[in-house]
Amino acid sequence: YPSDIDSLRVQLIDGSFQAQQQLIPQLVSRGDNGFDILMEFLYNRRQTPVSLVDGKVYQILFNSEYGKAKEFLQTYFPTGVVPLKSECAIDYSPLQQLLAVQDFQAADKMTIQKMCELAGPSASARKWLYFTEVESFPITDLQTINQLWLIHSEGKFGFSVQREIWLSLGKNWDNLWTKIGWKSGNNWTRYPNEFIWDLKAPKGHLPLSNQLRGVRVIASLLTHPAWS
Ligand code: UYC
Repeated sequence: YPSDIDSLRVQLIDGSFQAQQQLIPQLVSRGDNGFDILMEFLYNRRQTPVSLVDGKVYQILFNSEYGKAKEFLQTYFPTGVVPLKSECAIDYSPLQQLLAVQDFQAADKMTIQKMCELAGPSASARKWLYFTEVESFPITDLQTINQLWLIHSEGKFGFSVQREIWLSLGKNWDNLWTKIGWKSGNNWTRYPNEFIWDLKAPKGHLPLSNQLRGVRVIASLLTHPAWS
């Protein structure tokens, strides 16, 4: 039914975010014709700010068996859909690659590693952050890290998601821990096995911030000027 797939194509181009999200599985079920439309869609979004739909479409093409899709991504999106901007010449492609294959546990470790790199050699050697180091993170770099998480998780993960939840809870830490699955009753969720390393996790579950040394690091992350 070519006219039917044409109509899906038009709906995808013109649709609201919600409509687009619902169209994606329909297109996937059409096989190669559907993938061609998803490629065209992503191609036309090259110059526009990245959205959650772009992330979803990228993810589907990336994980498809369609050879043409792999070639297409190699050519037009070799480092993904999120621009990997850094003010400190940090290479965020290792993080992008882990998120593209949805290896959220390795991506979580890589996030800590990249933030330590951002803080400087002493933090990289120490392998954890001082809140004062987080305060001086460039806005650009934190936004890149956050967008990578957001775009590759259908909007579920990222510091900005944690921040919204924290604000909605009147900045109450204990309620945040419970809401994002970091604590259950009086029990801390144990690292790493009790955390949920896929999209079935509660909203805001990742990336993790160890609370062993107190809340000041996560407080600096969630109040960073990157989000205002
Ligand atoms: N861990 O419990 N965590 C570690 C979390 C706490 C602890 C790493 C998060 C409570 C120890 C990450 C939570 C606590 C280590 C996280 C959590 C605790 C460790 C690896 C829920 C005991 C060994 C990166 C809030 C009651 C580390 C890193 C060491 C590691 C994350 C214990 C990402 C979100 C208060 C003993 N935990 N952590 O930072 O220093 O080491 O030897 O938050």
